[in-house]
Amino acid sequence: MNIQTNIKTGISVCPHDCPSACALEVELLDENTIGRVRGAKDNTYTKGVICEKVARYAERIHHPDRLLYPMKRSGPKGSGQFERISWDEALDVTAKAFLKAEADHGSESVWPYYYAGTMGLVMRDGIERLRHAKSYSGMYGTVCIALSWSGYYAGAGRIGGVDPREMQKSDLIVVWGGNPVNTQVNVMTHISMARKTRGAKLACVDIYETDTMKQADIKVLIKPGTDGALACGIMHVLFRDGHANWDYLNQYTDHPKELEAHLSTRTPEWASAICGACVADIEAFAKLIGQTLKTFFRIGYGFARSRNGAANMHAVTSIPAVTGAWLHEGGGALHSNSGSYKWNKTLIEGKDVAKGGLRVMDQARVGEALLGNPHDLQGGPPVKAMLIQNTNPLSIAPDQNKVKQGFAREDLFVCVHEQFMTETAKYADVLLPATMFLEHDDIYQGGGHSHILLGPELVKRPGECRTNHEVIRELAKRLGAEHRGFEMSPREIIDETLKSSNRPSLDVLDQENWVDVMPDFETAHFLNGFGHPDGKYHFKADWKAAAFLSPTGQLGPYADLPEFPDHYATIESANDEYPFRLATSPARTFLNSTFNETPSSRKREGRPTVLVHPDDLVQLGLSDGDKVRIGSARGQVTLHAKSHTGQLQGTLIAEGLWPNDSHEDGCGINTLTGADQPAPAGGGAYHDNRVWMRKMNPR
Ligand SMILES: Nc1nc2c(c(=O)[nH]1)N[C@H]1C(S)=C(S)[C@@H](COP(=O)(O)OP(=O)(O)OC[C@H]3O[C@@H](n4cnc5c(=O)[nH]c(N)nc54)[C@H](O)[C@@H]3O)O[C@H]1N2
Ligand SMILES: Nc1nc2c(c(=O)[nH]1)N[C@H]1C(S)=C(S)[C@@H](COP(=O)(O)OP(=O)(O)OC[C@H]3O[C@@H](n4cnc5c(=O)[nH]c(N)nc54)[C@H](O)[C@@H]3O)O[C@H]1N2
Ligand code: SF4
Ligand SMILES: [Mo]
Repeated sequence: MNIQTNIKTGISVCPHDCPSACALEVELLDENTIGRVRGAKDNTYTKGVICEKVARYAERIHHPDRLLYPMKRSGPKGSGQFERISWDEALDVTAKAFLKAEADHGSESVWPYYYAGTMGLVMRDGIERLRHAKSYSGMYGTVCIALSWSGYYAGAGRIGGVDPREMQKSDLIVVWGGNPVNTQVNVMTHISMARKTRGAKLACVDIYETDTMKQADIKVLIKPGTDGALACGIMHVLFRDGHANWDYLNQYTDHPKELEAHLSTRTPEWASAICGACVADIEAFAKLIGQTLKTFFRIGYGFARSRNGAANMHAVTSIPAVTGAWLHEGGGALHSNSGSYKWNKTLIEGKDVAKGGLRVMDQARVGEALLGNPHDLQGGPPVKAMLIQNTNPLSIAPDQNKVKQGFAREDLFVCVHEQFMTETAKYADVLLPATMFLEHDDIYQGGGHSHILLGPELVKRPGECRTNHEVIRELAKRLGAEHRGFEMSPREIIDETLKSSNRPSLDVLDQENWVDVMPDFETAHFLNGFGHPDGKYHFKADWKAAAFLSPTGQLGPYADLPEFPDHYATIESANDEYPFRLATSPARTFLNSTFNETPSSRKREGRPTVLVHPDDLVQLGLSDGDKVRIGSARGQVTLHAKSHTGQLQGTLIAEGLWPNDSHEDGCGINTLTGADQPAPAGGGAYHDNRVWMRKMNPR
């Protein structure tokens, strides 16, 4: 007998913050326990492939360190000392603190703070309903998307692009500033198919030799924050050598002649001096792009995490508009499809009870906001109470020393709803245990593809864990917040949201598990017009319009943003004091700070490491494996140096978000990164740090 056939399987979707949103098959060993997790084979994007960290999800969901009971703090803030309490007490204490803050300082002194630890629409965004019903302060979610989306929007006018499955029809796939082998493995599945079936070439542009670049036919290594220069050098060649598609340019773009004139001085030599790639490589890469009609640009987030990231994104996105690659099946670009879903979030977010004019604060500047920086408080009251769901700011937010200082405030009340004792959980006054995705119902969308997927409850929750929705509705009761959404079940909310968004109802998802809502070819390729009112691709960026995400309008030094694609020099350039440029790229088996608690991920990633060019090691008198201290203007972090040839001299790479306490002094990698708001709409400039590095004194 085949034992396998006896194992029940449930269909689900990966809830984590990853563009792949993989359709999953989950082995259900009994009503409480899962076995292996596999990719769903009949989903045309997932195609049976998922990453190793989620394949081993049993390790995370059944982890002995999961939070199971509500607790209140019994030691100093950040100590992680807690004692168990009942749910009623936890919710009462939290509600009381929120009501007190509101009575003493007004409703805006309460700041619900969340991000994308789960991408489920009900569980992630339901906190907005509480905010709106209570007129609490708003949060502007900048860290991930503000830089890249504003750059993409500046050109295309809409956050959408070509069906990723079309890569199978491409002759050249350019993975620009993304590392899908680590961060969205399915992209590699579709690239492999194109390589096998039609001999497609893979090009990769990155600042170090990632596992994606290792597989590439064309490898373009550049200095961090110089993609705009490389893109301009390429476009210069395209115009110079007759690869610009003038019929396309005239019909679909705004100022092609001005762009050509502007680029006349942006020669490959000019670009090379800035980005560090050699002239011959820039010429050859440009020629290949120019000669390959079906060139698919898979544009990542990573290269936009610099102070000039929006401008760089705009420059890169302009390349297929010069060649007209958008005209062809298998050609064009995809950064994210998230703008294509057009959800009606009235019910989920309680938009119908939102009062206008409330303060909205920048997620990335949580440290500054908690420390009372007037720029962040915007004339409003200090932040006195917070509810935190699905995010770990004490690890992931930039300028960590400030974040720690802010959360250490004795007069700040913090309720954290979490699955693990994260760095943020340790600073909680009240700590609530959260369910995981297989323990509740939700729906999800793919940022890197075009499916809406259902993730139903498949196993029983352990201990006293509760869902985000349950916590929100229980708090709402105690806070006097009214909205019909608080009275509804997640399934009712899902069904109504699907219907009011003109999508198939929950019945259909129950039957089919997912629906593909890919726009038609003309829309996806912008052949019936780009997203701007004039329907054209904009080489001449309107950065004010591009700051569409920012509720407070343009941010940062936006007046300096270049109108046309260019090298926008506002990065933290190296200098005598800080001679290196550090990027903090994602590790394969951590997902931001998630999974850094699972033993197999910890084992695979080894220890906190910085990749250093061997010549830099020699110059600093360091050896492979030495413990080093790295410092920026914001703080210092300890890691181990590893000799790595696959990057330009002067570039340092620290992969992953290790737990803060795996670094000496508990200073995580974001101690080095900055929270100043880049133009035009803010965002996390995580890969844009000038630093010094020296050998650790033994102590
Ligand atoms: N395993 C794993 N998967 C993840 C994540 C994770 O942390 N780990 N994070 C998830 C999240 S939240 C997101 S938003 C996505 C992001 O996924 P991606 O779009 O892949 O973006 P990043 O992973 O941030 O960065 C990708 C690459 O950009 C490179 N890079 C950094 N600076 C520059 C630059 O100036 N120029 C160029 N050309 N390249 C540069 C980095 O070295 C890195 O290799 O991945 C998701 N998936
Ligand atoms: N240095 C550096 N820092 C970075 C980045 C980088 O590349 N380098 N990347 C940035 C990016 S792109 C992003 S998106 C952010 C991500 O930052 P975060 O959104 O904070 O992501 P995670 O670190 O994955 O933390 C998510 C937390 O949510 C919890 N969680 C998951 N599901 C649920 C749930 O259903 N309910 C509740 N209550 N909790 C849940 C998890 O246990 C986890 O602790 O990090 C940013 N920080
Ligand atoms: S690749 Fe991304 S979406 Fe797919 S299982 Fe892994 S983390 Fe989840
Ligand atoms: Mo992200």
